[in-house]
Amino acid sequence: MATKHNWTKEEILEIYNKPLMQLLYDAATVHREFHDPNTVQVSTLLSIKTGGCPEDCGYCPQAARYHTDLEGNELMSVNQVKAQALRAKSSGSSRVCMGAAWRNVKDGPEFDNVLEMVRTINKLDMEVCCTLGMLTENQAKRLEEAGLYAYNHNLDTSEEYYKEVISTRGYEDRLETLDNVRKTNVTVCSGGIIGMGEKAEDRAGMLVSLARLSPQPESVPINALVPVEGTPLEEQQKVSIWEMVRMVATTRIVMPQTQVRLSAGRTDMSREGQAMCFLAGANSIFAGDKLLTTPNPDVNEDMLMFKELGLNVQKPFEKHEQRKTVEKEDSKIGALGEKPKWTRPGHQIDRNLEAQNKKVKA
Ligand code: SAM
Ligand code: DTB
Ligand code: SF4
Repeated sequence: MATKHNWTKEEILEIYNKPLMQLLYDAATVHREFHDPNTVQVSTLLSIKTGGCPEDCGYCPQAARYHTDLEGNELMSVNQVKAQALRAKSSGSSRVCMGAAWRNVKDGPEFDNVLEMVRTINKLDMEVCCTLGMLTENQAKRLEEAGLYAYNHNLDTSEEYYKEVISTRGYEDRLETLDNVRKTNVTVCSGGIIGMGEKAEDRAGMLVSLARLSPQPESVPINALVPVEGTPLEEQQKVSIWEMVRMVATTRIVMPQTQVRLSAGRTDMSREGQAMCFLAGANSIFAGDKLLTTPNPDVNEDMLMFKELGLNVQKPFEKHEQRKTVEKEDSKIGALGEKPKWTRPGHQIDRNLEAQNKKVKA
């Protein structure tokens, strides 16, 4: 396979620190090799069980131990979820991502209800994603049988910095859940947060861990920390747009086939800033006026931005089919023994890659 998995932190840092114009150009070039640059996927988040979480993730307003203003609630009903999914579909979303403030999934009536929610949304011809905390292999299989399309479980940061932010579970636990999801046909969504006080080395370290997964995650959300009063990270400085653009561009280059999702933090970004992220290879967003518990741009504003930028909304399941085709082409490149230049460390991308790929396809 031509996809490079053995990235080192140094190689990734070299990319992250390139002069911005070069980085943007390189990332945009890779983006065009694997994706339609004018199509963006739109997901809607739904917090099906809010607050009261026993974990101590330093960024999270849903952790019971922090004194935030959050009003928690019990698991939503299947009917409530169906109504919200229909609303999301009518406003252009192709995917619903259901989040629960759980440490891990427990077998029982609540999980049975979540499985029913998955079946219900699936019948609406929408992609269904869940983010419910840690999963066993058996639970991943049951979600697959119910029709789950994607499972979100973020690595959040580098293995080294993780301990500074969360103590109630380890990096290995996160990787184990991703592994359990990979044993099924459910696609993997895993990314992280920037702006938690980590260094550029930690951002690169997180990308090393994600890029080494084989296959690489089908989607990678890049969140800017939303500092919430009452959490240990409430005083963190907001990240600059340049850091976001660099992170998106680097993610695009090291994981060329993935959907890079511009996630939390968009309320602080201008349209121009977001446009730069799309140019750098972001091709997915969370839409709807709320993320899980914090604000997100108004959906009408987003659609206006799409119109201004000439962006189209991706249809449900469209990417899955495209990716299968790209993987086939990818293995042909591997068979010819010609690795695309951008998979070699420190190499500038050039137009030969395009010509080379055309030759392979011919
Ligand atoms: N409890 C589950 C878990 O931790 O996997 C699912 C829900 S959890 C809220 C999903 C993700 O939201 C976290 O992994 C983190 O990346 C992101 N997140 C939570 N709070 C955030 C914040 N204040 N700013 C940015 N991202 C945040
Ligand atoms: C992800 O990476 N970001 C989303 C989704 N996956 C679940 C969540 C962002 C949450 C931001 C804080 C909040 O709204 O509570
Ligand atoms: Fe709980 Fe998930 Fe928030 Fe951590 S990120 S406190 S596990 S809801």
